Order: sequence, then structure tokens, then C-alpha cells
Amino acid sequence: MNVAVVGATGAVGEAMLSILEQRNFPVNEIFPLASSRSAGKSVVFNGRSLEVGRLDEFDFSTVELGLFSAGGSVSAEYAPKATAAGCIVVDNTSYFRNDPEIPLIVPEVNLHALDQHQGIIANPNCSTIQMVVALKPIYDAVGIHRINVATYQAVSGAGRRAIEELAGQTAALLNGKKPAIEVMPKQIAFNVIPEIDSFQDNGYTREEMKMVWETRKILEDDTLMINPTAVRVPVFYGHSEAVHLETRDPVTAAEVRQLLSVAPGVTVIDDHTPGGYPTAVTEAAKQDGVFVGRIREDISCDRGINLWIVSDNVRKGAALNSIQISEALLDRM
Ligand code: NAP
Ligand code: 12T
Repeated sequence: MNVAVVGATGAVGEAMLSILEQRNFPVNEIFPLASSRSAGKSVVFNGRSLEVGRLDEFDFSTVELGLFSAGGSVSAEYAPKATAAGCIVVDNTSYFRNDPEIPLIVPEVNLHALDQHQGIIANPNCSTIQMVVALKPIYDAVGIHRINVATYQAVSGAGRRAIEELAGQTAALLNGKKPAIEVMPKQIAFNVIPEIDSFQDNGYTREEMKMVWETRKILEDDTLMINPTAVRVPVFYGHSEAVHLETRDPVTAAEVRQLLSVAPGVTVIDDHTPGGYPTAVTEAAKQDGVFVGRIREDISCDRGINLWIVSDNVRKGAALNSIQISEALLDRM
């Protein structure tokens, strides 16, 4: 396949290039694209240095697949142009996710919905992806009525400049200097911020509402009750989630552990010993899986189950999931 990577100089685009390479995706020609700011810079693919091209000058009829991660407004403008030129688009932005005509896919969970695609396939939000991978086997076995979730999200979710801001603030503070605050709403180094994406009329943030809208769409269940709090923490790679479920039928922690131990894409690390659980930096970062630990019955609620879920937000939360979707598209050709 000829493949265009739109946003190739970004945090997600860079991971896309390296995952395409690692998984031996059948790439014929690859076109890294970005804005005029980065045109002419180079990126590395399969040991070769490639020049970054300008998205606004690119002819999408020369590629079969476009992996988009350059922001919602870029996808709004260029994804329809790409499909009109015969290119299939896997879109990582939130722009098309809630469109009922556009499949929103996590391959371990709802690959069947891919068959409805008309040229654009949406990749869900990072926090939604890792949660539904872990919840799908429980949902199928005993049903889920309600989900309470608090996220602990890495700065890489907000892109390259946010990664640099955490590093820069940390260095500044350790050197007794004032931290510069440009990308995040407050100081993120040595802090925790309960604001990701914009505030909505109901007092939730858009990042929180994405978890509601997207989880319902992926699990095809509009009755599912979801109550998220999305929080940014000073971690570079890997989102963590404390999830509290209310299931429809009773289930024990041991049964949940068993369900998850055979679930696709899930690794259970749940020893009741010091350190016997996954963390973002130690287990999840740079890995492909969704890691689950701290599985226990909720002592405050009948049919309540608690879980701790971590995964690499840039890989499974974005680039890897998009490439798994692309592999499934290839299988269907
Ligand atoms: P990033 O590090 O800031 O990178 C942004 C990329 O988009 C860069 O390559 C940038 O190119 C390119 N870009 C920006 N405006 C452009 C334009 N007008 N024309 C062409 N290219 C343009 O951000 P990121 O973390 O990689 O995220 C990129 C997008 O992916 C986000 O906006 C979001 O929509 C999506 N995303 C999704 C998830 C998820 O949960 N699935 C997670 C993270 C991000 P330049 O170098 O030229 O500026
Ligand atoms: N604002 O693709 O800031 O909907 O961590 C993913 C991550 C949007 C998205 C973040 C964001 C998305 C973030």
C-alpha cells in the first residue's frame, strides 16, 4: 500500500511511523505530511530519511491509506478530499467520532462495525480505548449498568509542546526558576490538573464527555451510565484509570480476573504484594497492551467491581489502534 501519514512530525505521527515499521505493515511508498512549518524537515522510516511534505500540496490519489493525526480542523478539511480521491482515511481526531455514519473502532471490541465504513474510520479517544478493551469481556459476561472513572492522563496526549512543557517546567523548578506556563492550563510539573479539553455546559470537560459518547457508541448501548473525571498528571507516556463498575449480574473479583486473563489485548498484573500492579511508566509505556490490576469487589456497593487500567496513550490510545484498524482493512481487501 501507499500510505500518507498526516501529522507525521507530531507525537502520534512519529509513533505511527515506528509502529508501521515494527509490524511490517505492507508499505510500498510512504508520504510523511505536515504543515508548511515542518515541510522540508526529515523523519526516519525503515532506516531511511524521508522529507516531510506539505499536506496542502499533496495529491491523495497517489495513496490507498491516509493515517490522520493533525487535529480536528485538518481532518474536517482534508479527510473528505482524501476519500474523494479514493483514499481510505483512518482518523485519530475527535472530528468524526460521533457521526453515526462513521464507524468508531477498537479492533478487540467492535471490529464488526468496520464493515459499514464509507471511506472514513474514526479512532476513539485514548482514555476510551484502554477502558473499553478491559471492560468488553465483563460487559459480555455480566453486563455493566454504570461506570465511574477517574483518569490520570499523561502530557503526551496533548502533543509535543505539552511534553516539552512538562520537561521544561520540571528542569526550571529544580533549578529554582519560575516555570513557563503556555500549553497546560496551570503548572503541570509536580501538580495534578482536573481539566482536559474544553468545559461543556454541564460542567464536565469535553475529554470527560468523549468517554461517555464514545463508550456508548463502541459498546452499542445508550443505556450505559458513565461518570468520568479526566485529570492530567505529570507523566510523559501512559494513561492510568481508576474504574468503578456496577454490573448487571453479580460477579466476583476472581471471576473478573479470569475473564481478563484470556481477553485479547489485556495483561493482568494483580498480585496482592507490594508493586504487584501495573503502572504507566514501569509496565505500559512503549508497550502495546492494556494492563489491569487492583481488581477487587467494591465494599460499598453490591455488584460493584474496581479496576486499575493503564496503557500507552500514544500507542494503543492512538497510533497502534489506528494501525490495527488499517490491518483489519487490509484483511478485508
Ligand atoms: P502534536 O504533537 O502537536 O502534532 C501535531 C501534528 O499535526 C504535527 O505533525 C503538525 O505538523 C501537524 N499539523 C498541525 N496543523 C497542521 C496543518 N494545518 N496542516 C498539516 N499538518 C498540521 O499533536 P499529536 O499529539 O501528535 O496529536 C495530533 C492530533 O491527533 C490531535 O490534534 C488529536 O486530534 C489527535 N490525537 C488523538 C488521540 C487519541 O486519543 N486517539 C491522542 C492524541 C492525539 P507541524 O510540525 O507542521 O506543526
Ligand atoms: N485534548 O483525540 O489533551 O480527542 O490528552 C486526545 C487527547 C484530545 C482526542 C489530550 C485531547 C484527544 C487529548
